Amino acid sequence: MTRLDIISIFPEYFAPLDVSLIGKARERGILDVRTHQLRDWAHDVHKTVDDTPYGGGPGMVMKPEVWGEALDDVIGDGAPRMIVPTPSGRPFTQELAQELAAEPWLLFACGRYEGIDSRVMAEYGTRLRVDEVSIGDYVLAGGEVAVLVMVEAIGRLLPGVLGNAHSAVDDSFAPGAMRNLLEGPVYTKPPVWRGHEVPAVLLSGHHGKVARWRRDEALRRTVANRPELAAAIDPATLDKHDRRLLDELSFRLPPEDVAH
Ligand code: JFH
Repeated sequence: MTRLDIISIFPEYFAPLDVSLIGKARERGILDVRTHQLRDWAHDVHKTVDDTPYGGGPGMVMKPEVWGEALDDVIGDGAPRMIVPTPSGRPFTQELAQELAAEPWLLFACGRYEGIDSRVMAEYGTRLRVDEVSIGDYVLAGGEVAVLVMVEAIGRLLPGVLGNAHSAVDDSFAPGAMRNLLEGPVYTKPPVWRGHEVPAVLLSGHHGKVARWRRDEALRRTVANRPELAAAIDPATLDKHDRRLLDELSFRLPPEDVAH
């Protein structure tokens, strides 16, 4: 069973982990999620967790002593992998989600204000694997929502969390998961809805044509929405049909490597 500890001044943020995929995984004994109120480790009557930043500047910084006591108690004699959300961290990717899903114990430290005194990461980095992680290039008000995002992405990768019908290994077989391609559009019944028809090829039963059409749509979307991903496609992985489509989209492929 994977254990997840989450320390925050807003443990109520994690109520969604009681429902849906993660809630079911917990009921089924696949996941053990423990949330902790950081203020329980504060020393004063006001339960202070923040102070003014050294060197000046706006906002407040979370005090190291409170974090140290909380982390020592939660960690005990163990050695979880520690994840600290921050806008300046390494990117959270599907690859990192897969790596973290293989760990038996994860500890998430949620900062607020302008973040946590950096000596906390330095101290626990001498004892644990500590990663400062960013879920994207925008600034949240704290680490809680980033942890919800990461727990959902990691949780769906745990064995037994998804049913076999849509298992997470399917991710790597879908047309989009050829890593530099986005997913194309998806459809279900009815075949016509408010005058919008499902593309006829999907009703044709012709598996080869369906696969080709899905790849075309994946290429179109990638060029339109993520040109930097399209530019990273290895030209050697593209067939004649792909090249013709990209040409129609006026997409310039990087030059092929030429041996000499
Ligand atoms: C978090 C916050 C830092 C400082 C210029 C840009 C940022 C506000 C804890 C993660 C992602 C987060 C995130 C994670 C944890 C915390 C708010 C931090 C600054 C200087 C301002 C506090 C934000 N991917 N986005 N946001 N904050 N500024």
